[in-house]
Amino acid sequence: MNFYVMTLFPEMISQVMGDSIIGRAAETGTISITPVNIRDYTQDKHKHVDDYPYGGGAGMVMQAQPIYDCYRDIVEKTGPAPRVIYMTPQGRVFDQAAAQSLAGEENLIFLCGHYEGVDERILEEIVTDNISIGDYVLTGGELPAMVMIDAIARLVPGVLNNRESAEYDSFQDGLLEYPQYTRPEEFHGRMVPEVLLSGHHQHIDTWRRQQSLLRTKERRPDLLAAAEQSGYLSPADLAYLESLQ
Ligand code: 4FD
Repeated sequence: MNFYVMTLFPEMISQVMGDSIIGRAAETGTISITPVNIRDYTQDKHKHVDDYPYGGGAGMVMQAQPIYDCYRDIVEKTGPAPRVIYMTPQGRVFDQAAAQSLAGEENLIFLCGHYEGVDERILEEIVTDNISIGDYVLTGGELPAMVMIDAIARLVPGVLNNRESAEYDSFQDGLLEYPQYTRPEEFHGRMVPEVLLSGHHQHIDTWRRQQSLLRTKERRPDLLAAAEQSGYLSPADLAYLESLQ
């Protein structure tokens, strides 16, 4: 799977993605992450890529031409019409289901906005998905792009090894993960739950499932309601939740 990131700060992308598990997958060729510098496509003699907003007001607006030429150059490599994601507080909020849907694509293009935003006409012409990583404002779209690439890439077969497997993590079944413990058996007077030391795998599985349900009920009741609606919960799950009161 290939990720192209249209940005004014390409070194920010390569430096952050370079290390990490995702960077390792890029080295082995399972995925590729290609930052593309929008400024390389300016036709302005001073290499400007932004200008004052029509109608006045504070800040600068990124111009359509360099972004469009950058986009065309990427599409020449990918073939027809990959999805183009624009990270914006105005988008629908990114979640695990969105990550799963995007992980099925061969190529994805991310457009990172800055300043007061991007000329609306380029958004109309090339953007297929407006996505937000949460209800807050950042200085640029680069961090949201990298958050999304990390969440998507780890779902691509071969990116994670067995020990890192995404198969069983939080959200795969709409519930939060159960608590984990490692050595020692006692830390500051706190014991590892006895069932985990029992070697009784049936009991361990049941305890973990109940911990997931309890945690989701306490911390993210919205997710528990959604899991109930989607039929992710077994009769045993529902009986356990009922037993809580
Ligand atoms: N919540 C997000 C995305 C981008 C961003 C920007 C218009 C601001 C937060 C376009 C306004 C891009 C998010 C850059 N802040 N800042 O996903």
